[in-house]
Amino acid sequence: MTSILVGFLICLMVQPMVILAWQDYKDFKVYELNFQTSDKDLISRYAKENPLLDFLGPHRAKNESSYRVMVPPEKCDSLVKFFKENNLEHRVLVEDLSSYVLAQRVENQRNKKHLQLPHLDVLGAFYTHSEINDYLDSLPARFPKRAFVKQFGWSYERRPLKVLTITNGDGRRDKPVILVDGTVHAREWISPSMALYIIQQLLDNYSENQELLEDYDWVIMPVVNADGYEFTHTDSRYFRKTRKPTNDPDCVGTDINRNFGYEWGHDEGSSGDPCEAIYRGETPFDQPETQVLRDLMLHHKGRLIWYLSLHSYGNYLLLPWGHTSEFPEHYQDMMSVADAGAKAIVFHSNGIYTYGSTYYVLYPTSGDSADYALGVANATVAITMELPAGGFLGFDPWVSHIEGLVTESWVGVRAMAVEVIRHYPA
Ligand code: 0X9
Ligand code: ZN
Repeated sequence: MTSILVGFLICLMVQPMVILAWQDYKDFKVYELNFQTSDKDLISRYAKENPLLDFLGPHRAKNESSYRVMVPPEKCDSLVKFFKENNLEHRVLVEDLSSYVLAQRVENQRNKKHLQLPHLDVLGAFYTHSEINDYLDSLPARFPKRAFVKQFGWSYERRPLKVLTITNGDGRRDKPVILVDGTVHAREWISPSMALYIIQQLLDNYSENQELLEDYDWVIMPVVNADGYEFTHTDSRYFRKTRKPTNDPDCVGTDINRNFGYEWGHDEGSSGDPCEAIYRGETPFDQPETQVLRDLMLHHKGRLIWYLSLHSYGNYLLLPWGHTSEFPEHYQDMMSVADAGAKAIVFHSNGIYTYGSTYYVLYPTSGDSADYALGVANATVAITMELPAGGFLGFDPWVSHIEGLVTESWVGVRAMAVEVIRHYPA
């Protein structure tokens, strides 16, 4: 009784958005599942047949031996039946995911109270797409010679998709470019925070990072999947894809990272089922957000030296290819960039990154942005950085963890940039 009353009082104190979110993940459970390698195929098959369940391993790789399984209330009985019939060791970790999601939303709203918008305290909260856009728009006034904002298009729900270019202000045009994107996947909230942290390092902390801008420009798009990201703030915290309806009325959204038109459409590494997390769309580039990221890459074709895509989670620096077990030309040069990043992080805070080709170290992917960057936009180096896990399901660090995550990751990004600039002088 007391807890119901406390819950009600919390609801009255916080924003209307949070009250709406009260039902978000109501009675969803999280199970911990441990298994033998011999059970792996059985579980993968079950996961594929039940796309409403989310099987998340600690490293998101094919060689996991445990999962956290997020399951809606109506599917709990059949999941437990499956576990029992196959003698799979399991236990309930979370009885009702909604209380956890609510606690995180309350933490975030509380931290945002002291905001001086449009300025953002990157370490102090997670921000919405429109707050991030307002922040980007405020930068040219503060850094008239060094910050340039351009809208590259619209999301499906008509949100403006903005890109920031940072220079050292020397007026030199056509420098080689480091292109960074964030939030291709909606629920990976540390990704936009990391993009914002990079921006602040290059603008506010310019004195320490001048060398990174002497012969290179940085082009940064913090939020690619604006609609999906907004949806994770207002409705469904663990949503991954875009918000454009599919031909299945029950399943909304496409995985932008399977929608690029290079080696698109392989069943190994993507799916034609609109209910699956890795749904590739009906045709390549049928998502406006994928088109915008493609156009951004092609706009810089010829001077795109390093493409960096920020994701979470798992501590990986992933190189192409995702679509084949073969290695691209210059793979070793890309490896030396990843090597510099991984070493810098391990020296800084003992964070351990695995690096190598996506196909080998993670899993096959077909139609993803890094393969497109290398295969079509002629990027010299393309890296997908899977930032560390946080929170209960890996995508959901607490606000108090942001600082540790982004400062460590910056050490890696900075070291990779230094290596790129050294290896490919302008
Ligand atoms: O599966 C994905 O899209 C990425 N992992 S995530 O957990 N963030 O969803 C990995 C894509 C890596 N692809 C390439 N580097 N080619
Ligand atoms: Zn991702």
